[in-house]
Amino acid sequence: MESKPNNLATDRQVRRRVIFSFIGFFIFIGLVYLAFRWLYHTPDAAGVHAPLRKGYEVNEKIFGGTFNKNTLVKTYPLSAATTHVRVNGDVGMGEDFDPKTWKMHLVRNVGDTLLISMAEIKALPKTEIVFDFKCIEGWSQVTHWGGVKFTDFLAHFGLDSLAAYKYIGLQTPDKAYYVGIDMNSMLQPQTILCYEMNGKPLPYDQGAPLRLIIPVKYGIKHLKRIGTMFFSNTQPADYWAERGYDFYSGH
Ligand SMILES: Nc1nc2c(c(=O)[nH]1)N[C@H]1C(S)=C(S)[C@@H](COP(=O)(O)O)O[C@H]1N2
Ligand SMILES: [Mo]
Repeated sequence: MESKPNNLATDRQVRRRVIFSFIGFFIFIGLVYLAFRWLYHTPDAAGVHAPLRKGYEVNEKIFGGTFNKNTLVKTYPLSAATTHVRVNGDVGMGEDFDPKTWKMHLVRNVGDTLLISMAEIKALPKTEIVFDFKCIEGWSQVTHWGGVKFTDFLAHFGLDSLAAYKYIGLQTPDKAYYVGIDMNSMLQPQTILCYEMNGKPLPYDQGAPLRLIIPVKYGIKHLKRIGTMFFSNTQPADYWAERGYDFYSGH
């Protein structure tokens, strides 16, 4: 009697399976190739391919949506702060600028700009913070900053109603560097308009007389040398977002 083991594959079946799995493999490689080609040819959306920009936006919805402005960024004792603070980024930091005659241009409304002097800002209560400053390039430093809490600033100048806008835009006096920031992050209590570093007046290269320190964001958003501040319900222009980085840039 011939007994045919029916649970074992015949040579023919084995050969067929090998052939099919090779065909499957090549189809897979082909599809990966086509997906990349498609991505490469998608239109540019503010510096990156549209599907990648979409990825940033989905991220922003998730993390922006769960952002709680009462959650504090980790702080450190004064002794942990470095005295050799790195200088990074000099866009909009030209030499033809005098911090002594500076005034902030705060646009309350189109055609209604408030000029604010450094003396007025320094008269407000001072807030200090020591935190881990993170640059998107991959370095971070524990640094010590002092200035006025952004919420105190708004309240003092009777500008609370402007907090109803979705975004704030900041620009250097020459408008060469500019950032857009979601209002929730601006209202987080560790965000300061900063005029001191390590207990001394802010150095020229670090943004004197006034810069932004916003610990919930990466370094790119900490605009040095604030010239103009304005309010908007649409995303303000943002220097690095236009060059392919994430607009939200929170961490
Ligand atoms: N005006 C202006 N502000 C700027 C930049 C810039 O090029 N110009 N660079 C940003 C980046 S990328 C970083 S990491 C921080 C660095 O701040 P620091 O020079 O005080 O370390 O400033 C931010 N603010
Ligand atoms: Mo940075």
